[in-house]
Amino acid sequence: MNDTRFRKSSSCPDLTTVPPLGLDAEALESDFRHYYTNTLGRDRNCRLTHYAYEALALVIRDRLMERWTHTRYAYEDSDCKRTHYLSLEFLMGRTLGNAVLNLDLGDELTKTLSNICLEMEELVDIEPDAGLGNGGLGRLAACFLDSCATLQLPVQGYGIRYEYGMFRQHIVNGYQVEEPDHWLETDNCWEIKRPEYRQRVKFSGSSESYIDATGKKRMRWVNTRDVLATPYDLPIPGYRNGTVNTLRLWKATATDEFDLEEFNSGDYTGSVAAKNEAEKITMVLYPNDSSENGKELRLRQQYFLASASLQDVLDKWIVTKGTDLSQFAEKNCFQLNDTHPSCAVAELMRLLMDEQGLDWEEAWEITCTTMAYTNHTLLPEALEKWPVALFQQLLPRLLEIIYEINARFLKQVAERWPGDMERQRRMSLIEEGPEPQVRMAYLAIVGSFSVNGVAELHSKLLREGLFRDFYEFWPEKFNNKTNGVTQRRWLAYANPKLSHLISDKIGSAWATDLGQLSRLKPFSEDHAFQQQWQQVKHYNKQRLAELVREDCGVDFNPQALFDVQVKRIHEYKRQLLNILHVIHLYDRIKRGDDQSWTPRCVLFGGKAAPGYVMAKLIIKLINNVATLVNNDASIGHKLKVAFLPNYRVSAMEMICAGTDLSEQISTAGKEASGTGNMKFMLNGALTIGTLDGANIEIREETGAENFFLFGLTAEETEKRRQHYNPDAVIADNEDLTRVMQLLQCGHFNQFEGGIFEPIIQAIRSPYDPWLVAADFADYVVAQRQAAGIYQDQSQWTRMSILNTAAAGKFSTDRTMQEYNKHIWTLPQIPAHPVS
Ligand code: 26Q
Repeated sequence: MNDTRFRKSSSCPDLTTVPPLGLDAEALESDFRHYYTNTLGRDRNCRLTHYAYEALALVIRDRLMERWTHTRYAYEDSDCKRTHYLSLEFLMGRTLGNAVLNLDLGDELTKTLSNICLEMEELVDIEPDAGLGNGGLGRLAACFLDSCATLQLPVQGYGIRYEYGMFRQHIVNGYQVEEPDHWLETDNCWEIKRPEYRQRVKFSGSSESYIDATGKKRMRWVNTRDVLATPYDLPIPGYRNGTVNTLRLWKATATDEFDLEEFNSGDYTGSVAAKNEAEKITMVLYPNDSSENGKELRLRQQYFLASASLQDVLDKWIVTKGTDLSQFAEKNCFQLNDTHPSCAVAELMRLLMDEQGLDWEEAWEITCTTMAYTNHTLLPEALEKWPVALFQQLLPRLLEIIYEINARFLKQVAERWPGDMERQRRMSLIEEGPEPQVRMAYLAIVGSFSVNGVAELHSKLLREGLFRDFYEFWPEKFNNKTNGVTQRRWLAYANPKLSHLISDKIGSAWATDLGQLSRLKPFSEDHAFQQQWQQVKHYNKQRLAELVREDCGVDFNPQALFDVQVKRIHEYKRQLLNILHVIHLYDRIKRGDDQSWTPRCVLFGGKAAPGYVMAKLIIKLINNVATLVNNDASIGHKLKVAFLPNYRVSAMEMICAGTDLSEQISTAGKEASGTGNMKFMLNGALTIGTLDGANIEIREETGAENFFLFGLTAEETEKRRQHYNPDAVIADNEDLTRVMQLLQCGHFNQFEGGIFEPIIQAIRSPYDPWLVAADFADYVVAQRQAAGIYQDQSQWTRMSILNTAAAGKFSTDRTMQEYNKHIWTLPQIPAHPVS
């Protein structure tokens, strides 16, 4: 915004006091008509439901807006401590349905809509998903925001407003094909642009020293190429409590200098190109869910987010309190969602020293008492590193600061372990070698007062493995915060039928106190309740079957066992093990080994990173197996297989409600937590899984007898890799031998010779890190046990009820309370009342 004139007098009236809006059906309808006609300019000839969606969204947005302002005022007036959740990803999904739920407008709105012959389901479906994330880490951030608003915690999300979100996935001839997701094409009424809070972010140039007015030597970053960051705010409503928190997303634009340059130099096309360069930063989400090393644009994104967000927080401080920063650390906390925003450690140092004139010690004290880091991975290859040369070129002043942090840190290490040069080399923020690299996780650990993993096992493995040296140095920094999911979206919204059944039995307090679900336990044996539970599940399976029919052209019979694995496609998640089991079932039916068979529908869904060749080949294998199985008349209803294209938040809302068996089958020690496992459990699915991530805690809560466990433990996998002979494992197991024969003879690729060779090789490799063959036999046993129990519907239903009843721990409300108790220490601040 270029026009920065203020209104005449500071004592002019507050323009934000407006009478509260009605929440009854009548008020909603009259506002709807107003927006439809006067704002959107539609008339009686318009038949597009799209405009009905837009009008309704504006009606709901108004109700959010008044609560939003009142929440901000409450936080400002209380002058409370705040947390800033920095994340490159927020996988929000759709806003409308969730807002209606949290504002408690459902019943009145149903009346309104039936009056004007519209249906909520139809309108809700028009909204595109906000797919600003890859998977677990991004969706976790979204669930955290929901819980913080519900708990009335002053937490603000900071992220990037990607023009293109996660790609749309099509399946063509069994292969994944990616299509750009231009989700902002139709304008997004949920965001409010706030040009008045624009920031300037520096890139390139160089660092120089100078003597300031007081005679002090200081550093400055000069000859930079700046990019503007414009914030767009999204409302985050709490559950029926008047609170609306904020997610602030930054968009990159070129500075005015570009226009000036253009004017002066006459290089019109050149300056437009430079403009593009700036705007490219927020153009597209990187579709990898493990770090992809070295891409300059990705580092630009990371620094852009960190710098704009920190400047935003500092500016707000200075505007309201002046330049005394001595209380800053008491009032602010930055939670780093993985290492992606970890430039923030060095950037805060730079802002405090170069811009605010603090000396190193003061700045460091503030930095390492405000930063906290959450790790989300156990794969050593996924730990982010950036070439020093790239840092030097793009962020020269930051690299200087990182070197200084490292020098001071290694000095401490040397004092603690004198002469242990090997340890200094291991712990250095700089990895030496032909191409030296900055180790971002180590920067995050050194600069933070808290380092947490996302499930008990994960946190333990961080302490003992990946971050062992750092744990020895600073044991007090390390802690666990087991993940969760928000029950508002993942039960109340996604599964209204089950929600009502539960509330009829135990009341509705579970919506904000998920532990209440344990009161369902006594009813697990109640025959009448079991029947009702089954009816709800059956209804949800019918809906899921419809989706599968529409999107895959495959017929799922709701009587069958619905066996589901939806998540990113990754070798460590072992979709391959699942499809090998499917092939085994196919083989059994073909051999006539199908007495007292349990009919089964196996659903897969998930995206592969576009450059991940093996993951894409696994998708192709699943699709080829599906085609053969589904078109074989002799298989019939006994087995169906489908790959659902374009798995996303709104698809999971349907899927989790209609699932019987949840596949959580990662190689033990590789999945940090998993959160899909929690969504399924909450909705009454049973889990078949390894002792990995949060599965362990899920099994603890629900009881071993209500969980289908199989496979090596994390410890056993470590040992097993030392002397692993998959050929012998295969030869030793008739089932696996036959499965491998089917694969190897080209049964699933009749006219596509040899395409699955890399998969066969991977399974047979003694270096297969995922130990697919090693866990096969035990997996088949557990699957057979599940199929057997499914035949006793009363027993299955009892176990299903017990799983939901035990899901209380896995609410992000609990997770956020733990973050707050041990890391953030924020007060709960009720919003000012609207009326
Ligand atoms: C990094 C650098 C460059 C490009 C991409 C990336 C990148 C992007 C996304 C790296 C990782 C991710 C996402 C990771 C993720 O989703 N991890 C999952 O986090 C969940 C929430 O804690 C856990 O439940 C899962 O176990 C974990 O895999």
